[in-house]
Amino acid sequence: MSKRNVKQRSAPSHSRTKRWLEWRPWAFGAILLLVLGTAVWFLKPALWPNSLAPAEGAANFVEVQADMSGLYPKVIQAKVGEPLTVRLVSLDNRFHIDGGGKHGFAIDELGVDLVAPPLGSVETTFTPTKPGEYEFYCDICCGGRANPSMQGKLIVEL
Ligand SMILES: [Cu+2]
Repeated sequence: MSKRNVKQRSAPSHSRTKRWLEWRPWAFGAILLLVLGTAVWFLKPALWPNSLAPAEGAANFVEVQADMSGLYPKVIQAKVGEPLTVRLVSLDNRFHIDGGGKHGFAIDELGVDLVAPPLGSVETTFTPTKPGEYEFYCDICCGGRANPSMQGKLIVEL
């Protein structure tokens, strides 16, 4: 460190060195930010275990898209004990008479009940504790739960 400083101080002050000296604090700042950012990113699951972002590697993520023709995908797979994040996206605008562009994603057995706003999204993370097949459905539009296109199943395996 000190060796480097001495060398720079004794160097002839041509413009390149000057420019570097001016920018050096910024460069150090940028590197520091990068290092801290990386550290925080990797430590995040440990620092904030309850944050919405699932732990790397252990978690699954699925985006469910909903419009008047149904929910997609129809089948979601998950593992017992592994957090699953579901993001529900409504592709309909608020001018839809049936439901006003809102759609839902509910799994009664797991206490999941999402409602996405028109052209918006909402998400939740939950961890299934028992294997099985769970029905999910939207009960906001199109006759709700009785409508076969507005439902699907979550398959939870060991
Ligand atoms: Cu719906």
